[in-house]
Amino acid sequence: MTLNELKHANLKKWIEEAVSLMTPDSVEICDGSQSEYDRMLKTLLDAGLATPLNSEKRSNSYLFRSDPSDVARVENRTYIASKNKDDAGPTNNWVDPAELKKTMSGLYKGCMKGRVMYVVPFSMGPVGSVIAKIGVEITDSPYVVANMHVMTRVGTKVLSALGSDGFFAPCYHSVGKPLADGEKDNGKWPCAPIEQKYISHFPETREIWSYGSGYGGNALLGKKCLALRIASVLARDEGWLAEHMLILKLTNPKGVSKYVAGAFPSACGKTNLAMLIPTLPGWKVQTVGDDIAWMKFGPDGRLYAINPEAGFFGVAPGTNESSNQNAMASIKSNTIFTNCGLTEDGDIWWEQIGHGAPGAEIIDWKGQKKPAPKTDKSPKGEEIAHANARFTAPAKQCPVMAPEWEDTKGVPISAFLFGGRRPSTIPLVNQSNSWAHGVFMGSITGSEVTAAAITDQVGQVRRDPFAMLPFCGYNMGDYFKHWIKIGAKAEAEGNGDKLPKIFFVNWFRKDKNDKFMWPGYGENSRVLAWIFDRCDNADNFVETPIGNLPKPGSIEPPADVSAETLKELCSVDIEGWKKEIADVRKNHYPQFGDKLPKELAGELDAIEKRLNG
Ligand code: SAT
Ligand code: MN
Repeated sequence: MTLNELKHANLKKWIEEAVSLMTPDSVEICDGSQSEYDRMLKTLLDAGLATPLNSEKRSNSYLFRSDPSDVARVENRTYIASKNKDDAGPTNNWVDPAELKKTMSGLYKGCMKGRVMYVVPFSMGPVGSVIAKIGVEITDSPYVVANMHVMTRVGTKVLSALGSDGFFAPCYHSVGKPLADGEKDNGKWPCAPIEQKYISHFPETREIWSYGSGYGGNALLGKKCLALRIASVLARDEGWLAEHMLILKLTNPKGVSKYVAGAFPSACGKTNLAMLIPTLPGWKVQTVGDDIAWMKFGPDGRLYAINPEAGFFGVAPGTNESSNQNAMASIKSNTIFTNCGLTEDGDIWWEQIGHGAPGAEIIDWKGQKKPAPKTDKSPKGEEIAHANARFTAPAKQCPVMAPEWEDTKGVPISAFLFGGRRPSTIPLVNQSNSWAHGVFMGSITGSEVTAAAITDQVGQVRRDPFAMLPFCGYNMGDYFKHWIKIGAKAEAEGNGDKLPKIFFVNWFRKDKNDKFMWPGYGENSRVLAWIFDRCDNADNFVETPIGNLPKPGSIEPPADVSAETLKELCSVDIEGWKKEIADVRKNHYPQFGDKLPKELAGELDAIEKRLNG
C-alpha cells in the first residue's frame, strides 16, 4: 500500500508531517505479512546486523548484538510530559511537553536520512475487539518492525479495523542515526548516545515520541509505552486497569480452573511463573500472558483480563530446560535473539542455559571471541550473554498457551499476586485482609533492582509499587486512588466478594549464608495451590498482624526444604516488619503528599498498631 492509498485522512496527514520532518529516503506501509518479515530480516542480514542461526537447531531464527550503550530500558531518559508537572507525579521524569517537543523535533529533523521510514499499524489485543487499542509506529529500524510483528498484531488488518477515522495512538520512533551519502550500518547497531536518547510520553494527546534507542521497551512502542504508560492513563479515565502483570490459568486435580494475575518487576521471573510446570501432582498451569494485563469489569461483576501482546520478550539468561521448559520450547524456531552468545555450531548460548558451550570458542554479546565455557556459568564481569539478553518469540509457539488466550472477553481473575526480589522480611505468601489492605501491599512492593533497566541501583532494594514504578503514565498517588476506587465501585454494586483476592509472594528469601530458602520455579505451584484454595475460602490460614499466612501443614514442603525453613518462610518477622513499616512511613509514602489516599495512610497506621499490639 502507498501513502496515497491510505483511507484515514488524519493518519495520512500525520505520516506526511513525519516525512517532512525526518526526511527518510522512502516510506513503506507495513502489511504484516510473512514475506514482509522475511524482507526485514534480509535487510538486516545485508546490513551485517543479523546472524542467522543453525537452522537444524533453531529454524528461521536470528541473533543480534546491540550497541553496548543500548542494552535495556533507560529510565532516566524516560519522560511523562503531561501539561501539569503534578500529573506526572513524584516518581516520573517530567518536562514541559512544548519544550520536550521542541528539543525532540530538533533531533528528529533529518534523522531518517539514508533510511526507510516504516509505518507499522499495530493492535494491542486481538484485531477488531472492543478491548483492543490501535497504535501506529513510525520507525527507521527493520529490527523494530520484525519485533513488532512478533509482539503485536501488525498490518493491513489493523488499518481495516481503523477505518477512515478510528482512533490510533501516534508513535514516533527513530534510532537517531541518519546515514551520510553512501554510508551503511556495516554491522554496527545504530543508536544515538545516551544523552540524546528520549523515551517520551504525552498522556493528554496519547502520543509517544522515542528517539535514540533500538532496544526492547525503548523501541517496541506497543509494549511498555502504549500498553502500560499511555494505557494506564486511559484506564484511569475510563475505569479499568492496565497492569504490569502476567496472567495464568491454574487447574486443580479435580479439573477446576481459576485465573491468576501477578505483578512483579522486570526480570523477576514473570515469564517463568506464567509457564510453570507444577511439581504438585495433578495441578496444571497454562499461560494467558507473561507481562501485561488489561482488565475490565464484565457484566457479571467480575474483573476480566486480556493479554494485549502476541509474543514474549523474555530474559534469556537463567532460562533453561528445568527453569522454564515451555519457554525453551517456544524459542525453538522463528525467534529473534538479542545480546546472547553464539556457539561454534551456530546456536545461541547464555549463562545458566543448563550446559557448557560446544567447541573451543564462543562469540560473546559484544562480538568478541572467548574460550567456550565448559559449564553454564561465567565469572562475574565476563558474561558471554548480557544480563538483559532477550528472546522475542511468538506466544502461539508456547506449548502451554491456554486455548482462550486470545478470547476477546478476557478471563475472570480470582487472585492478584504482588511480589519482588526480597532477601529478607517478606514471607513466602501473605493474603491481604481486605481490598484496601491489598492495595496497601501493592503500594509498598519493593524489589532488588535487576538488569532490565540501565541504572546504578542494580542489587539494591527499591520500592516499585505494583511493579509499575517505571510504567505508570501519571501520578502514582492518583494511581493508588484509582485502585481504591475500583474496589469501592465493586463494593457499591454489591460485587465486593467477586473482586480478586490479593496476595503478596516472595520466592527470593535468603538465609544467613546468602542461599535462597525456597527453590522457586515449579515448586511455586505449592503456593499457587494454597492461593487457589484460599480463593474458595478454605480453612488453610492463620491471621497475623501482616495478613493471612499459611496454617502450619497447609503447604507441603518441597523435598529440599526442611519443615523448619518452611516455618520461617511462613512466619512474621516482627522486627523486620517494624523496620519495613518505618521505612514506608519515612521514605516512601511522604513523596505522594496529599495525593496519598487516606485509605492507605489508614492501612499504614493499622498495621503498625497490630505489629506493636
Ligand atoms: O521494557 S522491556 O520490554 O525492555 C523489558 C522489561 O523491562 O520488562
Ligand atoms: Mn515487564
